[in-house]
Amino acid sequence: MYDTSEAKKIAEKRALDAADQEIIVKTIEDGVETAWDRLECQQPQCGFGQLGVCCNRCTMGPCRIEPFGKKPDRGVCGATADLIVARNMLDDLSTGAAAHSDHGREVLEVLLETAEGKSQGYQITDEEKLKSIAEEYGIKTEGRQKEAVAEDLARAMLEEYGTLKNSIQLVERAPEKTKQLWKDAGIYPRSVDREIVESMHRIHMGVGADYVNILLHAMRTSLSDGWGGSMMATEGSDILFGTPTPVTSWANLGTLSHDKVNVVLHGHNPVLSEMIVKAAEDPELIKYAEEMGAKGINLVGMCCTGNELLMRHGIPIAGNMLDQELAIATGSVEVMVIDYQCIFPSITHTAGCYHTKVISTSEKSKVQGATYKEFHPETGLDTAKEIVRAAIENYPNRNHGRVKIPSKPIQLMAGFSEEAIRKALGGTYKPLIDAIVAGSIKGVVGIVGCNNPKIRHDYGHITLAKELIKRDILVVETGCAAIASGKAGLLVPEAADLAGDGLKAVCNSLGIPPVLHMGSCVDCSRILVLAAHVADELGVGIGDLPLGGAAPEWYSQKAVSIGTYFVSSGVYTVLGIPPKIFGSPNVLKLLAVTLKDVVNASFAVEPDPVLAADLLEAEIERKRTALGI
Ligand code: SF4
Ligand code: MSK
Repeated sequence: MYDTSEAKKIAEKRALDAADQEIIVKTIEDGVETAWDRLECQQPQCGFGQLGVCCNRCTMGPCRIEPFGKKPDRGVCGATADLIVARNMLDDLSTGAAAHSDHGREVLEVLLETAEGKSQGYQITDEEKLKSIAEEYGIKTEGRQKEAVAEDLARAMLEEYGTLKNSIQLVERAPEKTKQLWKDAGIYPRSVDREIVESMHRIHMGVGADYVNILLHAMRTSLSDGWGGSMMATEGSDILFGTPTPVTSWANLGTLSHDKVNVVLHGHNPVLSEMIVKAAEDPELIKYAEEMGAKGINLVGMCCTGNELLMRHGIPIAGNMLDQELAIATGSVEVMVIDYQCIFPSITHTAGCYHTKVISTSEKSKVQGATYKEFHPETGLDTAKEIVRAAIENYPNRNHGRVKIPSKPIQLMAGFSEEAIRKALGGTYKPLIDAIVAGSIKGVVGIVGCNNPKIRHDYGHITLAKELIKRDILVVETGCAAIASGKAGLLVPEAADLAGDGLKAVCNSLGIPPVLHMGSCVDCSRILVLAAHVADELGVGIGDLPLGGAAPEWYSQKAVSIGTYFVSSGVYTVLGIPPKIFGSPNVLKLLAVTLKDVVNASFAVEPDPVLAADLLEAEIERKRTALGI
């Protein structure tokens, strides 16, 4: 057992944010295990695994390659380190692409059921976006009911998951030059599911044995995610729930309430949580909460489900990935609703230390010890009301003596969809391009991705974002990176004071923050669309633009896919956590060097965020010089 001053020191090492530190101290005092404790228990982690040279693909193995040039240099089947590393990477990437794309499929299924009048509580909110995307798909819109158009669009998009059509309409949004590079390299994506299934085929023992060919397919699969499944998830959600516009709200664990029923919405897919937002406004349920002794119902988000709700409704966000256990440890959460992705399997174990109920809602993502309430769009609102009711009924079980909630939530501004950014610029990217040409903004970097207990919580995100804005580089963010910036106060217009003079002047004239929250993980597709618009206005490819990407604290397979579709689209991307590829110098060289000749972008790995900013700035300068600006 640690005394409080020792616990504070540990907390400071684990997390940057003061509110997080406060609750980390509480986890230590309460004896509640967290991811940081489990990481310590895992030391030393397997070196073969970290280098990517172990293979457990078949029962002739598991095999591992000696990384220093000695024996064994091949698996039982004869696979080399190059092949094993490339196959493992394709495996991870395809898992991530599948997660994003399956999320997209579920959104489209709800769109279809809504169009057919079969869903409960849903409606088509953004008719303008519905029409414009339908037109991209060649679907007639004039004189037709929005439901009929939505039905055709949902079916057309769902069809692109399969294998017969062999094209994805939204890929056509990429600039001509970028698409030509994909065609030349043989990585033009064909359909969403096809690329993922083909990945699984290619990594089976005895299929792909050429690491270059495996990695090219990895690029194609990632493109089918970024310009396919993820983009469909974003666009389908916008049509159903509205395209985000700037909104102010609050962030950190201080968004939890002392006297209201706290419901945390955690995961990625907004389809159920949108209904919970409606249910929480139900006067009968509010009255019920009051009858049970609470002052109301307090919804807060977590991870990307939280980002979806923040972007569209201004629902406060309690935290990012490493906050999930901390939220429960405040002792104030009646229900944590989980859909899927990034949810610790041990979340019910944490909840068991307090009165919190975990309610899982997806058949794909059941968790032992959680209450399971299966979600179906036909009964979505009823299920949402049941969940809110369960939270209210759990309120009397809260032990107020064990509650600790940090006192100061931080204000933020979110809602910067691509459309909202364009509107803020006056309807065209010309002002942004002019600022870039004039040098008042040097370039734009997308900071995305997760938390990872291997890095001090949020330190990588915040240090990098501050370094970049100081250097007049505009930052756009999604996922847990954006939440980190919200907690650190970077998502408000006043944060422009931390920017260089050029960026500061642009932000002040537009009234925007220097770090723009563009949404959830699937909304990295919004960054692609923004890049495509700017490239089109200049008549160049995305790879010619002074752009960069970074994932300082990534952990997930989805981040492998995002990073790869950034690079494949022409965006140089710096990773803060080394990917599991260092066991193959050839794979490393291909991803860090050779790709520049193919797509004019590559990966870099730099754990120090200040040095990562140096790399990004240098790459932005390289592209500015090539553009003659
Ligand atoms: Fe070993 Fe080859 Fe089987 Fe992998 S696929 S486990 S390297 S025999
Ligand atoms: S939630 S994928 S930890 S960003 Fe999208 Fe955060 Fe990474 Fe999950």
